[in-house]
Amino acid sequence: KPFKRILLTGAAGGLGKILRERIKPWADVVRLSDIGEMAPAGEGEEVVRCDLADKAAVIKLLEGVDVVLHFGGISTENTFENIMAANIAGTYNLYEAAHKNGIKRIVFASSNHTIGFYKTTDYIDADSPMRPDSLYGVSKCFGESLSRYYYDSVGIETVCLRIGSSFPEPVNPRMLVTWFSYDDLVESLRCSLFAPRVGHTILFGASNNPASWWDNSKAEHLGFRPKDSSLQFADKFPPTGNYPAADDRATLYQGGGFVVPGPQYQQ
Ligand code: NAI
Ligand code: 15L
Repeated sequence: KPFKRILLTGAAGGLGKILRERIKPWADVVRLSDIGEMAPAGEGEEVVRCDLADKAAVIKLLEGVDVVLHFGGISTENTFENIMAANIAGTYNLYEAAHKNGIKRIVFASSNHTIGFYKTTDYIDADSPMRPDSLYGVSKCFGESLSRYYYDSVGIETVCLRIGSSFPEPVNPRMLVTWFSYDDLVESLRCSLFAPRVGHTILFGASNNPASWWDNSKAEHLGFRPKDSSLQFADKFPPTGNYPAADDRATLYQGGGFVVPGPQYQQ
């Protein structure tokens, strides 16, 4: 197999559970880690409970690892304190550990919420300035900047995958644009891990949907071509003239409900 050992953080999460099965062909051993409970290790697996905020534990977690898929952390809006521990300190600990352990490539599960304050009428690319829509989005911007710093200073390569909405299928009209099928997610990871050189690349993670807000031309060297499309679900959300709707901020901005402060955070 191409790698001796891949580390997947966030292995107990929604995407982690899917990836656990799908990344097996790429490594002799898949090391699965999360703060939460995971199913026991099967053949070719190692299961390590670890809080990303615990620096010493994270340094140990990355021992003997070739490449990292960093999916662990808080995945929606939360208090600054919680986000600081899991996403800001956690991602810093991961990169320090990668450096100490000589790891050369990481895929960072970033998010469309790094750019959620662009309008749903905007079309942007990897060079468009970040416009986070939440403290969660700010923490993903931190991860992107941190990974840029570790590339420029010590040469650790990172693909920052700005995932749109990776779920079994779209559950609202916005997701007809942001949907990222599990198959396309896996293919984007395969391209990110096996492209000869990735340097520091920002890749928008969306399927080949009928409408798009994101231009991936600056990531062409990865060779990623999404195959699925939200078109197959278009019937579920027929056009009503309410998307975008002038009186609904969640439809005016790419980040959807994340731009609406308050307890009603939604996808
Ligand atoms: P999830 O919330 O289901 O999984 C995240 C996992 O990280 C959880 O199992 C959680 O226990 C773990 N975690 C949280 N704090 C931790 C800590 N301090 N130490 C160790 N582990 C910790 O989220 P999901 O949907 O699986 O997303 C995975 C990653 O992809 C996240 O980083 C998320 O921000 C990112 N992402 C996901 C999108 C999606 O559509 N599913 C969209 C954009 C980004
Ligand atoms: C994200 O960053 C979240 O992790 C995920 O739960 C969804 O809310 C997704 O963005 C989205 O924008 O649909």
